[in-house]
Amino acid sequence: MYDTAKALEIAKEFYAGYGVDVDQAVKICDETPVSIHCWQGDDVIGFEKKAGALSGGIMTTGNYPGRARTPEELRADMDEVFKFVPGAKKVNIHASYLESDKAVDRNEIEPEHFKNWADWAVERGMGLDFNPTYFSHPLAAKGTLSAADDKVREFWIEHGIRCRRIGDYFAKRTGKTCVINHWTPDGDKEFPIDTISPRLRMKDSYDRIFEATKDVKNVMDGIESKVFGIGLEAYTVGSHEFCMGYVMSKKSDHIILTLDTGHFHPTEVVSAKLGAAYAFSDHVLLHVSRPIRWDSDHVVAFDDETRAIMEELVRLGKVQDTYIATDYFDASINRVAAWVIGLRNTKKALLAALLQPTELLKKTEREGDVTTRLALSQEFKAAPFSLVWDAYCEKANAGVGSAWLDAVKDYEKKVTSKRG
Ligand code: RNT
Ligand code: ZN
Repeated sequence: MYDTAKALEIAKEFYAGYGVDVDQAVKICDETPVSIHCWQGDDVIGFEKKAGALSGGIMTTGNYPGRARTPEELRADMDEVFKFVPGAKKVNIHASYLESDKAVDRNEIEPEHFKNWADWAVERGMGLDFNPTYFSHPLAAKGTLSAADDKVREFWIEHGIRCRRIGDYFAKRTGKTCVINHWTPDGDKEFPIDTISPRLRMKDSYDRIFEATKDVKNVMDGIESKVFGIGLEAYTVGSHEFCMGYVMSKKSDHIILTLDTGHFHPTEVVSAKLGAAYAFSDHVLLHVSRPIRWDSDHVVAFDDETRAIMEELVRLGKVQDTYIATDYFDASINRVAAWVIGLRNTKKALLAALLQPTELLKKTEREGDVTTRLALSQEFKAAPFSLVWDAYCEKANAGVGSAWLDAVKDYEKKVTSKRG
């Protein structure tokens, strides 16, 4: 360990030279909540009594020991993660993480099945976000909200309706907005002849879910697109154009676009989409992940794209309007560590972006000084943001540098390695 306070002073001197207010950057970073996905801890399995295998074109790989097998274990693991993630946090759970003694199907879920989650979040002063689980279910094999079979489609519409009511319950219990993400795996392995009917059915399904729950308050609804899923390579009903079109045509104050960093063609990046989405919408739900060759859901890295996304949010003035949520699952390494690494990278990328001389960069651009724009943005790639990050973590008691790793390894020795 080194003297983080002394280092912070030096960093402040550096940033002052460019007119960057370090305290203000740290404050915004601290107050910006990141919604922590629960599904990293148990490989997206959930707690349904009749749990089906993970399906819908997503896949967890790896078999590192110590997976959380019960809600209690999952919550204990998340409590361990929270220690090393500085600043405001929310918890993001899926409908498949319900708790009940008997089997409850997706079209039967009630707020009471999520009471333990709500109690736990309230105790910690945290908000809760939610996701309908339109996958890993026998009735999801031939589409969900776009299914041609009316009975199947009704089943999933009912699921969506119930999820919005649970969102309403979470908002009431926590006093914080509940952000719901709707992602459907619907698609085809081969090229369909009729590409529009499934989309018209999906549009109708969303319309009916929202119409039936008009009274729900303090819930935001992200509609998440995807380029393709495994086994569904040729056609995706909820493509980017479909989701973008749906969201923008609704002109609603709660239906927003979700942009998952892993859901686009390999040369497309979410950082380039934010400005376009914000030209038409007041909010965006961001799923931070890391794709390698496909939507592989690797642990979020402190990489160029994650940094570019955060820089874009700062430059657009949209940090507060963007719901930032992590979404990845890696079962090949210590799962608690996977959580901590990805969450710290997400927050660190945000802080690094807030520490850029944004006003100065904008000014040089306005004045047409593109040389300075390039020179400055390159210089700032190696600016001493890590000194500010360390001092922030120290102050938040979230562990400086890799100090958290010893604690997580200790937790592994004492807790997760003892799981069968
Ligand atoms: C899948 C989507 C979706 C899921 C979670 C579990 O490709 O990204 O958001 O990862 O809902
Ligand atoms: Zn996602």
